[in-house]
Amino acid sequence: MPLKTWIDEIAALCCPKRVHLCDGSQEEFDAIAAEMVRSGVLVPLNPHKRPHSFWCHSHPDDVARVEENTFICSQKKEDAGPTNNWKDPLEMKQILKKLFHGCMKGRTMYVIPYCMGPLHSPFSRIGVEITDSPYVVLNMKIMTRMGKTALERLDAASFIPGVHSVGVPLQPGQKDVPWPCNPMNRWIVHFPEERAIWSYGSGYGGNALLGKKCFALRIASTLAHKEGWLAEHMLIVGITNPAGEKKYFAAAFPSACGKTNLAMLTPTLPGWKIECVGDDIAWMHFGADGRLYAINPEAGYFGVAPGTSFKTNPNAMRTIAHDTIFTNVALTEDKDVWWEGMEILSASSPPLTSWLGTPYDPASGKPAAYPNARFTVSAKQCPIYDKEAENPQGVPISAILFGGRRASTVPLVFESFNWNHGVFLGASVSSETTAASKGEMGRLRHDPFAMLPFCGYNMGDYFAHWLEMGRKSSSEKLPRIYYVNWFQKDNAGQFLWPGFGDNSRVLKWIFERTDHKGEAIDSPIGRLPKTLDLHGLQGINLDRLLSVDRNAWLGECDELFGYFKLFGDRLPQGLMEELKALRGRLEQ
Ligand code: SAT
Ligand code: MN
Repeated sequence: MPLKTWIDEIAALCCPKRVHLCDGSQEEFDAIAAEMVRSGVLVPLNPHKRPHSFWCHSHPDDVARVEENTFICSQKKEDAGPTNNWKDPLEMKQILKKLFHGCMKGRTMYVIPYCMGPLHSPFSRIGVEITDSPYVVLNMKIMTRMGKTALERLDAASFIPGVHSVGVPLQPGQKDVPWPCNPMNRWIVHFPEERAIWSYGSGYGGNALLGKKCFALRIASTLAHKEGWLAEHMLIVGITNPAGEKKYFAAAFPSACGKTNLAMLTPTLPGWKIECVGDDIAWMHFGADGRLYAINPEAGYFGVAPGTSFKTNPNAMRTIAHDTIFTNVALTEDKDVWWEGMEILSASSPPLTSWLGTPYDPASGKPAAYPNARFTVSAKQCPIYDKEAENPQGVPISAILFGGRRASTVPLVFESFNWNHGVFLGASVSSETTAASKGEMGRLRHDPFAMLPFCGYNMGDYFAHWLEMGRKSSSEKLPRIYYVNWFQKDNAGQFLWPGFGDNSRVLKWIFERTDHKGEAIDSPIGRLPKTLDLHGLQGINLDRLLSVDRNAWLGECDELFGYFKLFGDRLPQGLMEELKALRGRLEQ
């Protein structure tokens, strides 16, 4: 449908006060931000401390993705699969029609054309988001290539339409609230066959910035399945060894499990260098040479703030030194930001405003920043932004890492025997839940490929697609696949591995393995490092970090047999064979 017709149709449905077609200019950003400052939604930060930056806080119930309200409305229920919520598309459209009818009354309807991926990449795709949230406009400007340039590339036949409303129409004379949302009535809906997105009731992150999870993962994964490529929840890093040789790795971890930290890592190993291509999403296609190439569809980082510090991630701290939007962190007296893990507060520290916008009481036992508080910042501000990040062809991937948060059982690192075994490793990922999604924290759940909340079709078909991708190239050209776990704990609950910059020691072994160097020992679960470079690091129990507890792994197998049953006849035989082979090796 032509863009203009679609805009008119949505305006007629939602009845906004006015329509604003975004051009993506800095002037537009500044004007919208100034208006939000006037209305008290944004607080400008101290220009001497953090120039051109803003603080805001959300409604206390609108702080994370809402998975139970997220739907894949394919024609057939089986095509959404057992891991997605599903409703019949016609039924869902009736619900949406009622919800969206007049939902933008009294508000401006913004039309945001945006490009996912470098502007001139053949792999980039255009979306248009309609929203009644100025917060969304500012964030989309940072997170995507937004405005005129994207509009120029827009082809009426193929843009991905997304409609978003906070779900709070204003009656004449009614005063707005700082963070309008509708927590009792939230719907994040995808129509994969129509390639359309509808989102209602939330203004937060992945629920509202439709280019990110809704388009670049849920809709893009369905396109990738049809067209023979991969849309994945993965960071992309460049890694250079002391001899100046460079490789690229992609890594999938669930939300809030350290993707941004790994993507911007400062190696503790001398002579090694990391550069960042992306911290959340990778679109990967085979090149003519048979290698897998990745682009980052995003243009910014929507990263977790708590825990980020000059110790854990100095590059992130430098990235967010200016021109950043902070959501749900604490505010200091001199109008800068603060969060748990940034630096120690002393008894004499000046008082803070908590993420709720109220004076913070340290004795409350509650955090000053919400655990899923975020920064939104342009990727270009990252001091180690890789110069190849804008390469329209993408970067060649030598290794793929899967991982999650596991206090036990899963060793620090191991290598798959081959592509199919690697796909099995991706499918077998379980991780403890985090604050990135509404609901209980710290509960172990299956999160295959870190895609549980983001796969737009039947996860069984997704596993089969991954196996199929391995048949498109030869084993020496395919990336090698690894499983990592930075999060093992000892009996006292202390982490066994320091993580962060010291993860470079694991990356070094992977780098060398992809060069057919680096020694490994076969184990029933995969190939373990014979040793790691622990130079300069004391008190590491490497034997324990790399140990394989056969009984725990047999339990893991039982658990996986049960999980795989969920997928019925959509589970590819190849995965069941891998699971049986694992059990066989463990029982030997
Ligand atoms: O989906 S968000 O963009 O809000 C963050 C995440 O869960 O990765
Ligand atoms: Mn993510």
